[in-house]
Amino acid sequence: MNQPYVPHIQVPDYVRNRRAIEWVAEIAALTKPDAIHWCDGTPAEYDRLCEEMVRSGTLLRLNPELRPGSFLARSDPTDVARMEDRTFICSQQKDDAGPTNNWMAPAEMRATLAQLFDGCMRGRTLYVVPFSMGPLGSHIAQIGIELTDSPYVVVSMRVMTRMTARVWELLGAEGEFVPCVHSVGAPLAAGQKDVPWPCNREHKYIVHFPETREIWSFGSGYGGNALLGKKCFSLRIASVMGRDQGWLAEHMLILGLTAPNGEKTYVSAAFPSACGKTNFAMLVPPPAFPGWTVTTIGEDIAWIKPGKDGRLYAINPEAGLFGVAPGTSAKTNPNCLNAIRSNTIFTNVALTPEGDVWWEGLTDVPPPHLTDWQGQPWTPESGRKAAHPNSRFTVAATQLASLDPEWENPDGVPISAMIFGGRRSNTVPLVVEAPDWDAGVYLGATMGSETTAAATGKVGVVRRDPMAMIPFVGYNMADYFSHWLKVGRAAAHRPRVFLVNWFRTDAGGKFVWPGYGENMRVLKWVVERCRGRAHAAETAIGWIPGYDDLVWTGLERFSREQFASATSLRHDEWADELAQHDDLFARLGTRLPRELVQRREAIGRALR
Ligand code: O2Y
Ligand code: MN
Repeated sequence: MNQPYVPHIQVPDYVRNRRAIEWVAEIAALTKPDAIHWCDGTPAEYDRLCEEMVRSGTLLRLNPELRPGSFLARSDPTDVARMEDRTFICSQQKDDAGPTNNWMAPAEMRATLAQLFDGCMRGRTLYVVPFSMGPLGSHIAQIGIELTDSPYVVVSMRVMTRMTARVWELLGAEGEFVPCVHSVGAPLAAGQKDVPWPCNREHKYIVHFPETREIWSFGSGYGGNALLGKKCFSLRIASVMGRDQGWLAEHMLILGLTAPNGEKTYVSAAFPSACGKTNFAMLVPPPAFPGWTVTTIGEDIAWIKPGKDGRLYAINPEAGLFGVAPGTSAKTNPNCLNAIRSNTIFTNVALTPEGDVWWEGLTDVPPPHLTDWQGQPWTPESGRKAAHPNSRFTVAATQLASLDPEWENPDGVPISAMIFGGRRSNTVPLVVEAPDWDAGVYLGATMGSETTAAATGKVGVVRRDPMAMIPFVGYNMADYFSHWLKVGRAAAHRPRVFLVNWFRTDAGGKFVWPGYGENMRVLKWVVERCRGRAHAAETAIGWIPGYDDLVWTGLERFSREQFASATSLRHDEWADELAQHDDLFARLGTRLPRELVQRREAIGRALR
């Protein structure tokens, strides 16, 4: 096949996609890199880039005896997390982005980006990263190409996505892909020495054009700002694709629960940050549940499509985990801790004198001497965190012992239950099942979670986070609720919908529910409800189990009174809660579906 004529760039002969070739040439002409590298995603390429980053100081190789094949990166102290205030949805109409997104007119944003990207890759290499979100060739999967000047992003994308030259075969000459342009925004003048973590301290932009399905990111090399397959593509752009094509792109884990008799049930669950989402995805059932196993399909994102049989099927579009390190321990998440024993890229954790990693919560007693996430000597007396609260590990899903055998099934797995859950010290019971799909959409839409010191510096303020998607819906939130209602209406066999809360506290401020592996008791009840085998009592907000509806073997110390305090509904709290739902709905405006308003009124009436 003849290549189209494109000046200045050498294109591998297996790359035939016209639009991709022209686009790479156009971005190269704009950003003016010193070189272009077409990534093939091979282990040799990964090893070479890691080695180069060790030489340049971006990565530090950890002790191969303690953490084989693993590295530590320390970011610039100003570049440590996703930045919601620098994230934009640039739809043609402001109302299409809605009141929960930052909007800028596309033409204005394009003019800003044109200036920022002009020459921004000088002195650097532009890497062309072909990737598939979801198993290659799956009818649910999507293809993206990220152009980036960060080798850290390249190696991270290799872990987090299916990054391979085979994507070019799938694309052929005319196939469609989501173009993702990323630059750290730190061009190098001739002879200028690079820094270990280049970024732009002044300008950061994470930009989505939903109509043209483009992503542009400038100035940050960190996580969701830079690994564009994750939040930008798999949630913000994919939510728009899903709206237009009849499926859901959700901030949900997917797990499988197998009973001792082999019966298997798949469940998806949405939790905002700091609610133990990764731990729930890898839950280890307590000893009182012999023969029960939890397996993991994904721990952050689910793409959910109607199947021919009328059920909803989910895939995990990602191939790796970008998990938060602090709090991960043998007690909270043994599966995860085992997965990151080797072949892991750590970012902003502390370093031990032996060349291993450490973070708050890994051990009860901290080591006496560490190097902190900024490379400074640290002791427990230092009075500051050794690891950054948003420090991360990047590891392939295949390292996870709990990985479900179906995790690469191109058709996905059938979802029987969807769980929503926030962090609430009061009001929301341990678990409640919505009476029907629309009521379930209401529970998800009005979900709130209390902020934690690690996330915001403020404790206990309830932030409404519909479906845990507030930073991730690429269009108007009210339209997103309508889309959920529509998807449910179109499915002949809808999943049952539940709301959980592991975080109620007693008068002394102590958590009432033990959480972690004990969440299995609630999960089992959820699954039994889906199979029509568990009892519950009807309340104003939905169906709630009684003490005798859950299994208590091994947790006999948890009394009926404690259970009552974990599941009770207080009318004064719910009056206040409904007033907060009203505020959310008022903020969302006239596009809000009437079904949700009706459900709000029905709950109000039932409570009265
Ligand atoms: O701060 C970041 O860039 C990472 S945020 C993140 C990473 C993995 C999974 N979920 C999230 C999130 O914010 O929901
Ligand atoms: Mn997430």
